[in-house]
Amino acid sequence: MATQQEGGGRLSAVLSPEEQAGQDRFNQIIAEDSRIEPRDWMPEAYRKTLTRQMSQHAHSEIIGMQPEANWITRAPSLKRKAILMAKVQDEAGHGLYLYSGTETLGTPRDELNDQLMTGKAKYSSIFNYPARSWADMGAIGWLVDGAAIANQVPLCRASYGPYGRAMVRICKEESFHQRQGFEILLELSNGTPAQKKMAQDAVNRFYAPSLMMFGPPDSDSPNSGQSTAWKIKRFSNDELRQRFVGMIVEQIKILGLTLPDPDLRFDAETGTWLHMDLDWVEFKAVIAGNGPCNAQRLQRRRDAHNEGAWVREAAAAYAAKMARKTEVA
Ligand code: BYC
Repeated sequence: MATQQEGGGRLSAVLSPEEQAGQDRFNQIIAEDSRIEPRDWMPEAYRKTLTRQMSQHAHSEIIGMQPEANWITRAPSLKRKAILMAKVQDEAGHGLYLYSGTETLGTPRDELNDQLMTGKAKYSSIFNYPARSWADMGAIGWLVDGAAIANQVPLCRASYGPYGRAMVRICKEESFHQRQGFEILLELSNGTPAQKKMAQDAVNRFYAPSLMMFGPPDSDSPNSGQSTAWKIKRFSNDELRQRFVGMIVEQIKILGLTLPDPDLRFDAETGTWLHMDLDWVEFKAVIAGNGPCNAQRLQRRRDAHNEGAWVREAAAAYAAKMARKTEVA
């Protein structure tokens, strides 16, 4: 592909006839709301944006295991421990589907992993906040997985086949996660005054960070326009945030708790929820690596990676042995 200077000074791609045919086919698939598959021709920018979003998503699942894994040994009963372990394992599985999906775009997993461990790649802001009490397992399940579902259900229709298909399974599991979080909070809320206070405190701390999971306001979301045109994103960050608020406003009543947002109200005139101002300065600091737990989360990931070196070596040696056997046979 060559580039040439357009009248307005912008560099535009000059496509070869084969590339032009690929581009036309790509445009048609997107217009028909059908799916792009790994072997289809796709614009480099589409490949790049998907690699960025899918790998950030994979990293989020993997880093997201940490705040909850820290509570497995302190779960208040055997049943709670088993449920939490299953949830954390699910998150590992989500990370693996998403890394595999990202690899179909051409970037090997080692490279994606390096991007995470060197701090080059982003992952969800939410996992840079500490999980201080058992009630935080409830708030994470209810609010964080709840926000994830609101964001991810539309991604089941993402134009890139491997991403959309991975999301179908992930969303099913996230629904279970959200219910287990809700149930933890419900039980604490109906428990002793100290337990109810712990549940309220957890909701208070996770409310604003969970609203920020949807990303910056639409007016400050550089990637949204193109990702929506390519049908990767189906709704804007603010639209999804609105849906999520509408959902939790009802659920908090059943929990017998309150959202720490006294001005929260539905504005019938605009048809939107008016919620508190979110601290976008804090958000930017967190995604730039300066949140309360960023350093700790990345160090833990690097340690786990190093500690797992022998497993990777053993798996590679076994694969080589099996390949040799197949050659001989
Ligand atoms: N955190 O132009 P924008 C889970 C970045 S895991 C960090 O709006 P876009 C779970 C954004 O990447 C849930 N960074 O971007 C796991 C961009 O930076 P770059 C993870 C964020 O891509 C374990 C810049 O800000 N979910 O559920 O159009 C336990 C400008 O933003 C965030 C996903 O990853 C953020 N919150 O939209 C429990 C969902 N927000 O890349 C639960 C898939 C924005 O240009 N991802 N940024 O340097 C998406 O839907 C979209 O990527 C986003 C952002 C909505 C997150």
